[in-house]
Parts: sequence; C-alpha cells; structure tokens
Amino acid sequence: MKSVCVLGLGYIGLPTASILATSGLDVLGVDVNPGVVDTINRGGVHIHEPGLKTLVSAAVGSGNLKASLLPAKADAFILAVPTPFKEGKKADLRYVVEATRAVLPYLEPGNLVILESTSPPRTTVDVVAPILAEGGLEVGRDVFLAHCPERVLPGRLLKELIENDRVIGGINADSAEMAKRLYLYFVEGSIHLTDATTAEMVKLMENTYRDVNIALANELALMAENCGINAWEVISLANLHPRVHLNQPGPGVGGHCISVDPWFLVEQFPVETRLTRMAREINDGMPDVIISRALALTADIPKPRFAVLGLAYKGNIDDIRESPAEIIAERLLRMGHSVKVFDPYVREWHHELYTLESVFAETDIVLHLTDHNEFKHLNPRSLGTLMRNRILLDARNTLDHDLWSEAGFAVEVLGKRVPAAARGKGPMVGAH
Ligand code: SAJ
Repeated sequence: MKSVCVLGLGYIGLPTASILATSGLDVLGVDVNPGVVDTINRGGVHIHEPGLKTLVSAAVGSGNLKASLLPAKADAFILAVPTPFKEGKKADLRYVVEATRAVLPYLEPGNLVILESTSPPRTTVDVVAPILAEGGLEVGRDVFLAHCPERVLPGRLLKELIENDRVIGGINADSAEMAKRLYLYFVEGSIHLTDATTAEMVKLMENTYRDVNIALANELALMAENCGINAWEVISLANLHPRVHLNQPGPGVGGHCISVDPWFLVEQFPVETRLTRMAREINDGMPDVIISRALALTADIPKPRFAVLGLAYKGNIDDIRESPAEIIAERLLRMGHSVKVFDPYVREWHHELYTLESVFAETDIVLHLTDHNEFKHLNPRSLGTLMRNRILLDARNTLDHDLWSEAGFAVEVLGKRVPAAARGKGPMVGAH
C-alpha cells in the first residue's frame, strides 16, 4: 500500500491523513471546502487540537500530504465525513453517500475503501457496498470494504489515534485483513477484526454507554439537590467501589458524537431502545435545568444580566457542535435577557463574543458552563468588582468555590444545594 485518499478533513480525517503521511504514505486529503483545502496546503489548520498544527505542517512539509477538492486514484480510500442527524433525529447519511459516489470514478481492482464515520448498523453493507458495486467491480473480491470507526477523544486526539485499540469490521475476511495492513502503519494499540455491522454497533454502544452513564450522574445531581446533599461527594465515594464508575453531572451532553449517535439506535430499534432514549432525554433536558436555576437565582433582580463562561461543548477544545453552553446562551437570549459569552477557544459565533473583562462588566450572575482550564485560574476578586451583583452558578464543579465565596460571590453548584432550612448554618461537610 503506497497511496491513500482521505475524504473529509475534519476532526478525524485531518489527523488521520496527516499521521498516514508522516508514516511515509502518499496522502491526498479531500474536502468540499476550498478554504480548508487552501489552509492545509499552506501547512495550517482550521481546527484547534493539541499538537495538530505541528503534525499537519510536518506532513505537508514532507511533501506526503496534499489537499484537494477532488479525489484521485489511490490504493485506499478513507471516508471520514460527518454523519449528523436531520429532522426527527434521523441519521443523515447524505455525506457518506456523496463521499462514496465521489470515489467511484477512481476505483480500481485491488483498492480498499474504509468507512470511518460513525454510522447506523448495516450502513457499510446496505449503503456503501451497493454504491461501490455500481462501478462494475465486485465488492469483497475486486475491491475491499471495511468499517473502522474512529474512537478518539477530542482534546487527546493524536495520542488516542495512535494508542487506542482499533476495531475493524470487514464485509469479508479479506477486506478486514487489508484494512488492518493500512492501520498498522500508525496504530500502536491492538487491532481487532470483526464484521462490518458488529464494528458499527461497537462504536454506537461505546458512545451510548457513556451517554447513559452521564444521564445517571445528571439524575443523581437532581436527586441530591432535592434532598440537600452533594452529588459530587456521592460520586467520589461510590467510585471507590471497585466495580462502579459514575460519570460527572453537567449542563448537558454536547459534541457531534455522544449527543447524536444513540439516536441512530433509537431510529433503527424504536421498541428496544427505551433506556437509550430516556438517557438522551435526560441529558437533553439539562440546559433547561441550568436555565431554571439561573432564573431562580436572579428572580429578585430586575432585568438580570448573564455572563456565560464557555461556549464549547467541553473543556479545552473549540468545538461548539451541539454544545449545551450554546443552547443555554441561545435560550436565554431568545427569552430577551442580556447574555454575554466568553470562550478563550472559540473565535466565531453568530452572536457577539466578549473578552474576559467585558463579559463580567455590569452583569449579575456568572454561568460556568464549559470546563476550560483557563477558568480555574480566574481572579474572582478583581473580576467581581466589575459586576453589578455577584452570583456564580457552577455547572461543572471545577472552580475553586472558596476563592469565589471569599470574593463576595454567592456560589451555587449543580448537584449541590443547601436546603433552605440549613442556609446560613455554615458550609456542608466535605463540600467541593
Ligand atoms: N460529559 C459530562 N459528564 C462526563 C463526561 C462528559 O457531562 O462525565 C459531557 C461533556 O462535557 C461533553 C459530552 O459529555 O459535553 C461529551 O464529551 P466526552 O468527552 O464524553 O466525549 P466526546 O463526544 O468528546 O468523544 C466521544 C468519545 N467516546 C467515548 O468516550 C465513549 C470518543 O472516544 C469518541 O471517539 C467520540 O465520542 C466520537 O467521535 O464518537
């Protein structure tokens, strides 16, 4: 195998293309966005991910990575395009179909096609394979096809791309073996071979498992608030049990993966997926939980003004897709409130973004919605002086609450509510 064409130069396609290029393969990265193609050909990046810029510039500098709007002949084609959902939470396979059709004119006997995009069960067999067969080559004999789902965590993408185990599902054994030869160029984790539909289900179950676990933590947060205990303390104590690993509550589950993928299962198996659907609904309900609490905290303030810390869907990344922080800010804005947002990672939003100082100025309540490391080092004493009132609602429990209290803030935390009767009787034991 000498040449690879990677379709889709986003969070998965670009690192994969770059790492293959730095492993010595001749790589053509394809994207429909001319701006992205130009940026990459100049050795730049259009997304923020630790280490990615260095890797891309090395890959482009070596001459092994080029970007283009159109595919070209190659030994292997990797499809790394998005699989969003459309109206009614139904999987939108448009980009998978378009990318498969785009490689068709270049396909030659002996080529390998890999679908990396997270896809509903049977997509490889029922959607991709029939399109490839339209070219007249027999899939599984003349051209090979496998599903190899990406499983890397944004924020730790490059490390996980190399170190994580890979599951490769071939439409037959030859396809799986051939795909394995490609991933051996850079994967240091173990490679596990299976069939394509099993690989699709493995990926969906991983993300659904996490979604259900986070929903359980969010449910606990609400119960804890109700009975006046600290959910975070419950979690850390319960997690001392060797077979328990509860996740963390938060303002909701964002990102393009966990908040989307379980719906693929609900769509395909509406009868069997009661738990999956319920978890999605609990997590999707969290932004409104935060909004209600913020409104209750500011109920006595005429025309309260909100300062939002964080827009990205999780800490230390710039991705705002399906972000609960964005949902909260949008809904408050739509209610007619004054809302200012600051995110050190996010450069563009369709509303105004503020600087750190201006986000605090003349506001009444700070909503801490994204756990960026930068927020842990804020100085609430000086920032608090810019505000009209000083209330903090920490939906992530990652700020130093003592510091914020000492700076005059009334500190409220998701999953932790002092019952009204106990207010003013000093801090809860073991809080934070
Ligand atoms: N979150 C919580 N509580 C937690 C953990 C996460 O509220 O305890 C929230 C985050 O703040 C975020 C959302 O969930 O809004 C998702 O974040 P994440 O870090 O759990 O996952 P993603 O979406 O960034 O990446 C996931 C990963 N899947 C798993 O860990 C099973 C990653 O390995 C996948 O490759 C990725 O989805 C994907 O592309 O499918």
